[in-house]
Amino acid sequence: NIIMKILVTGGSGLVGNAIKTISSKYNYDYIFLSSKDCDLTNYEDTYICFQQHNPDYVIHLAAYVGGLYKNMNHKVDMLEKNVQLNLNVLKACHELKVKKVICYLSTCIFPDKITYPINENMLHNGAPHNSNNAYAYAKRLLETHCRAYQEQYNDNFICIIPTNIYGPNDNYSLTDGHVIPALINRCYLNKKNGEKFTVKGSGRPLRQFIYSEDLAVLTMWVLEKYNEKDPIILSVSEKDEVSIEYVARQIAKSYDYENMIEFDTTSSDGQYKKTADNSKLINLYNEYKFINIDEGIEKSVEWFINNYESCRK
Ligand code: NAP
Ligand code: GFB
Repeated sequence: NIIMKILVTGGSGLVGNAIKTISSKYNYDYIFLSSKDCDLTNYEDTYICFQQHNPDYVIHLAAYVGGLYKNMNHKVDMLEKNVQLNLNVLKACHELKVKKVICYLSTCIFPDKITYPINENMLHNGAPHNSNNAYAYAKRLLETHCRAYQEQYNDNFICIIPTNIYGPNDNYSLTDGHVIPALINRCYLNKKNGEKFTVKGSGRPLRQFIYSEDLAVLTMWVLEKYNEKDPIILSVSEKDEVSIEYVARQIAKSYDYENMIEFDTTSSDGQYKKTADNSKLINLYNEYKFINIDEGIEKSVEWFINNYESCRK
């Protein structure tokens, strides 16, 4: 019997590596692309690369990604690079008749002024939070673009909406990284230099964090079992929502450095919360057990320390 081929864009990133880690459990041929294989902001390169591999399925992870502060300071790149690479990938997938394409949105692109918990139908019901509106509109355009291909050509291009993701192989940059990887790197350095462990903002904002390998398993479930056209939120439950302070303290505990924590309230908190409703997922895939945040942070800190020299920071 034929083995189907999955092409993963953004295969060298946080989620791409998580899919690589679980890939042996699923019987497919995989191609994991990084920007060295082809620059997806260039259509010709993208078409040639996709034509050469001729995949049955595409898991489209590639994006110009960053935490709150990268989003606030690099809005032009966030908009231009993401619009360019998303447009190129969908166009190439259509031209090459890819059977199913999974695209990634984010719970941070939902409207800022909204009722909670947020569900999949609220995506376009208002402006996103200003801190990352450039990225948010690029991602909302991706969702609109997928639906256009569904309506005009009946293409099976769908979107999933992950909440904040963390885990091994993240981008640990102190300035551009998301909160968990940035604080894992920061606490390591602060402890090494005997400095206070400085957490940006008040620590009050609330987030739902999903471990990258949980998202990888759910991505394969969406590929094989989710056959609807509408987006689906992939997140831990509302009850698993934690404060930034909680996460910072857990990270400090992993380094046995909790007594040195301090909060720099001159830095922006960003969105206070973006509580997502995962009931659509739970109704369809109800026995899924997510990795607990404390365990996930432990594993992420351990991976960072063991891969300090080679990791992205
Ligand atoms: P990541 O770790 O930053 O990895 C980004 C990937 O995209 C890398 O493999 C990178 O390749 C590739 N890439 C970037 N620009 C490219 C270009 N011009 N051409 C080709 N490849 C390019 O991202 P992630 O955290 O895994 O995120 C995966 C997806 O989930 C993204 O669509 C993101 O928007 C979404 N998401 C992420 C989060 C989160 O908290 N991380 C939350 C919600 C949604 P190189 O390694 O060569 O740079
Ligand atoms: O992961 P993060 O940057 O993204 O989290 P968002 C920001 C929250 O963590 C804010 C606090 O409340 C920050 O005050 N924080 C504390 C820190 N210390 C740090 C630090 O050293 N670095 C960072 N980054 N935060 C993002 C969106 O929003 O959500 C992106 O801007 C992306 O587009 C991501 O989609 C999933 O959750 O605030």
